Amino acid sequence: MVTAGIDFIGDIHGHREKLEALLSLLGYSKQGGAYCHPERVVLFLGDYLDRGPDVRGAVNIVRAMVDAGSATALLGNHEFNALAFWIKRSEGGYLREHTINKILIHVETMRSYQKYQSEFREMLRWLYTLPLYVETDTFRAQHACWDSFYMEPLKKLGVTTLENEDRVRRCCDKKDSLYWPIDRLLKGPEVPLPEGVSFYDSEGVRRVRTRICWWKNPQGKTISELAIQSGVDFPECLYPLETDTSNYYGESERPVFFGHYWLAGSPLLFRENVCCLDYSVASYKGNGTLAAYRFDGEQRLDNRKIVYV
Ligand SMILES: [Mn+2]
Repeated sequence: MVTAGIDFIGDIHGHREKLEALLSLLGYSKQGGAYCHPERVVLFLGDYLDRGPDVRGAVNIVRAMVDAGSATALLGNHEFNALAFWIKRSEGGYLREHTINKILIHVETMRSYQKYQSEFREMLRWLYTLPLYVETDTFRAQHACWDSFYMEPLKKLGVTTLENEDRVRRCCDKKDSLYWPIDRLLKGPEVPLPEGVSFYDSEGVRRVRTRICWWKNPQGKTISELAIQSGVDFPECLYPLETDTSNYYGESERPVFFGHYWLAGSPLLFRENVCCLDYSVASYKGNGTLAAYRFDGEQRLDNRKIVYV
């Protein structure tokens, strides 16, 4: 893959219309069923499934581009969850429990594939082939978090995809060496909130932990300063130092691109080397956007290269 001329695109979540609008805006056009650009390729940052009105349509655009060589599609936590949702445990039940909350998250995907059930099973098999991350001399990209401590074992073991059912089982077992590296890569670090503090996320699920910024030095910072949960204001409280976040992403590292964080407002860089492109296209408030960064190899990113619809 070329290391310049890459358009990174954030979480799509079944919003096929926005995806097509963004691709057109970026100068991609349909050739032989797949969106292509004469000089550029797309790197999708994961989360194609769930929430939006046309999951199957969005997935098929992404797949066609991957097949045509005009895109790379990373695996997101929603793709991981979809696999775990359908894999049975040997002792009964499924790897991802079929609780009301988890069924509701997956329901738009099932609705979209209701009349295409063999295609759905085939799509699930495709998810095993999606890369978990891309690292080149000029950038890194993954769905949620780059943590070099957890990337080391993955690289050593040559784990680049979920590969098969057995590997997903391992990733769901907290005692397995793959559990934390994959959890960190696809979901990022979270810390417990102090006793008595909780919030409801956009899907109505009560949370007692918060996602935190992994590109900030946590030393001496409070949870309020490190938390990254759109629309939630935490009371000032001390940072729980027993949590492992010492491996934050430094300012001199190569640019890193990711999605996952369900941000609000106009897309902006977090830092010259930190670019999150998930601007909540599937927000129930209807004000989310689908965002892209037009990367040409520069080591200091520029807000003017962000495009969104
Ligand atoms: Mn997402």
